[in-house]
Amino acid sequence: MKVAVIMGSISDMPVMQDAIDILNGFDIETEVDIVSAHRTPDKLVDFSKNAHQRGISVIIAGAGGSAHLPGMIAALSPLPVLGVPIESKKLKGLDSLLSIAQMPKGIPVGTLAIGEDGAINAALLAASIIGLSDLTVKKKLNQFRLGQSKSVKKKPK
Ligand code: RP5
Repeated sequence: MKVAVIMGSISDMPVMQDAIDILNGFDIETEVDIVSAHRTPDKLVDFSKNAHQRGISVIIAGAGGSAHLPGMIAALSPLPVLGVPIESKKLKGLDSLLSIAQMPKGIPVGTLAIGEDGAINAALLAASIIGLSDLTVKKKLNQFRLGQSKSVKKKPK
């Protein structure tokens, strides 16, 4: 099972790399590509309609500004789509967040937080979805969470 990590521009890559790193850490295969809803609409349609036939089980899509990429992919693909709002220069990502989160009923996009936190959580959520049917991934996710719990100091010094 693969996860596709899609972004609207190469400028989104530093944030989306965090998602890729988490998925790689769980040995989940990734397919990474730039697909722009407004600049490469034909590629968007082609990618969205065919992703599920290539062994992809979850799509993570990051976009900034008037971020219609995750919603458009979700409208065209039967796969679960997780949207990562990229921090924009003008509105600090609030535009991206609302564009991705405020999908009208009927076509859901699982929306994460703006920026790196959202990218990391999108990857963890993808791992959790894959872990439902892949015991190895489930165990790795449990270990990750255990390590996180252990890293919290018991008392402040
Ligand atoms: C969106 O426009 C991209 O997802 C990116 O976040 C934003 C800016 O793109 P560039 O102008 O950096 O290519 O489509």
